[in-house]
Amino acid sequence: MQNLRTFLSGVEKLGELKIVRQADWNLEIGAITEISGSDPNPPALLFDEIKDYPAGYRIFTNMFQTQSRTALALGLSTELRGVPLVQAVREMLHVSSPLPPVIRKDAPVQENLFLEKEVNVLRFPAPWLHRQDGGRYLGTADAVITADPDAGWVNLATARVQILGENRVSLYISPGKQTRLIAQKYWEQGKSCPVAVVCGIDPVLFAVSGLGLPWGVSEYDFAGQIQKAPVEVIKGVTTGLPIPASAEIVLEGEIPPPDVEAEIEGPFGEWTGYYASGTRPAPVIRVKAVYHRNDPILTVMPDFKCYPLSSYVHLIFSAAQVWNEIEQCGVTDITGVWLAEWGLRFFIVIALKQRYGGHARQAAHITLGAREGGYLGRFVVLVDDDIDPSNMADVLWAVSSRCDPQTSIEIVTGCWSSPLDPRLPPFKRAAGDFVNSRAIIDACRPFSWRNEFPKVHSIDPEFRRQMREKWANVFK
Ligand SMILES: Cc1cc2nc3c(=O)[nH]c(=O)nc-3n(C[C@H](O)[C@H](O)[C@H](O)COP(=O)(O)O)c2cc1C
Ligand SMILES: [Mn+2]
Repeated sequence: MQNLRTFLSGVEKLGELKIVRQADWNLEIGAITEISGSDPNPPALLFDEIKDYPAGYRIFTNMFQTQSRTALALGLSTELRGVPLVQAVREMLHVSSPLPPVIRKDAPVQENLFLEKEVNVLRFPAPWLHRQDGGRYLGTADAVITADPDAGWVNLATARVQILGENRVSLYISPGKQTRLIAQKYWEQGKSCPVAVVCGIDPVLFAVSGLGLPWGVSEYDFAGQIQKAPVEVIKGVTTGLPIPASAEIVLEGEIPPPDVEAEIEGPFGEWTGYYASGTRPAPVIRVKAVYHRNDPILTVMPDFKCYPLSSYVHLIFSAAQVWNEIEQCGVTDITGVWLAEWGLRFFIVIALKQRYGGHARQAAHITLGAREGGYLGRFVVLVDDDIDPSNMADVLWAVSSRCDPQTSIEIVTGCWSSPLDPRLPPFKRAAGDFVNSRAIIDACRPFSWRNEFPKVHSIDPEFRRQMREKWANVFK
């Protein structure tokens, strides 16, 4: 079974791993990651001998910046790209055979254990990522583990964790997300919510922690399904929560009700490219235990302004989920779904083979009404099946040539947004009104006269091949 270290060996075999020595946790690791990410095929980076820290206390970034590493982590062919990769992930999501975790007695993550007064989260080289950030973040590529106090199911979700002091960190959780809904159940009873944070995490658990699964469905069971083997867990030292045996670094503690204890969180450079959520009071974790493997690896995902894209795995999972949401509502003939690398969930593209009038718009309205497709978006673009939704040149060509702005653009209001939305006006932000509008851009040929739409001209693939062969000296 895969853990972070076996994944690292796999990445090395792909020729996609670079070791960086003696970088500073203060701004350098963030900057090196961002600059290297602008290259066409960025390697994964393993930082060692980090300034102020003993050798062996490492940081791993760029985990999922290429589609090949994404496929490798998910056990798929590393040759897959674009829509075929989304299709493969979609099939994984379709099969409903959740595998609950199995409990082990011990794991390497218990090699070093610190309790209560010995707790110091600064023993890890948590980076200061972007210059105007409000502090050092220990949790970026992490999983925050909580359990529903009523039904007992266990939730894993990626959320950023800022260091406040040796045994205090803060947690940013968007309204409506399951970690917040679970914590609120404890808080309503005046109790603290037990929590564990895994901040050196294996790729499959990291991938599923970014997913919005239905209420009551544990990301653990789903990870088991994906990797075709149950996740191995140990029992958390102070909370009893299940902790992945593959973890590198774990914090355990409790989140008191925010009216008892809250702290200003942020600002943090977000994936949108902005400091949109600014600073605001956020829940605090009182850390009761810290444990880690020898020579621990902290997983880090600094957010950039979508380009360089920090993660294909989240793009591809999101696209696969949107596609499944459409099909689950009975709408067929979707030929591809993608999120533009430069806008992600703000720019969803759906390709389909139109079968009847209104078919394309149905797909868009389902997307906006469903949980994954309906969160924090802005544009849903509809294209015909001759367009590759993962090729933005193709998509913009379709928008430019097949869309009549007056009749092809539809506005939907009252949609689920988030404090991360940079376009929320200040008065709405101040009122806690995290709701925005969406545009459906229908760039499909109008169904009723699709056969009269001017024909497309371009070289057919066979003639293209013949010409390339015959004129090889021209095309060298
Ligand atoms: C790298 C990364 C960082 C994220 N940071 C946060 C965050 O700080 N706060 C948050 O609420 N969601 C964050 N998310 C999004 C959540 O992980 C995502 O919405 C997830 O579906 C929530 O899980 P849940 O449905 O179990 O609540 C992040 C996602 C990724 C991939
Ligand atoms: Mn969940």
